[in-house]
Amino acid sequence: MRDTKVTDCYIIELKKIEGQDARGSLSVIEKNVIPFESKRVYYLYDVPSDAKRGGHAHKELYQFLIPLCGSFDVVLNDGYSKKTFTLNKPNKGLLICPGIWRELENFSSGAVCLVLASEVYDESDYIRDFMAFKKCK
Ligand code: T46
Repeated sequence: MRDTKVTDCYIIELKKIEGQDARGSLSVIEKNVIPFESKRVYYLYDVPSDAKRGGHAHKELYQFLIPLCGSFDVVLNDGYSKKTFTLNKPNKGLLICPGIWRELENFSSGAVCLVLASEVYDESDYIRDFMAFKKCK
């Protein structure tokens, strides 16, 4: 398990292109904006306000979470410290390193969480038992 800390996870602000007219905004993620190449994209939606997603850590996976719509909280835990990020702006995403336990909660109605992941889906990369996670850190 990577010896990462919650302080290794951080918000990345994306370029926001706002028109001079009423056509709204556009944000973009180009090469080198996030510190990995994305091999997978998935998204969470229709999440009830009392539901929690996550509840696991990854051994090697990097992920970048973007609140495309609405808001939600991401609670990170490195086994020693916890840090909560409220994601509520589509041009501000959260980078989560491997070796960090994460829980997503307090989803607002209609919230959509887009996730860019550094690897394809692999269940063997997950640690879903918190005590096992704590022992590895
Ligand atoms: C994470 C948080 C933010 C797939 O078949 N392919 C996929 O790419 C993913 C992500 C999931 N699945 C399957 C595996 C489970 O049978 O979808 C089901 C639900 O997955 P899970 O319970 O892991 O979903 P979340 O929302 O708790 O966690 C997901 C990601 O798995 C995880 O990496 O960090 O979103």
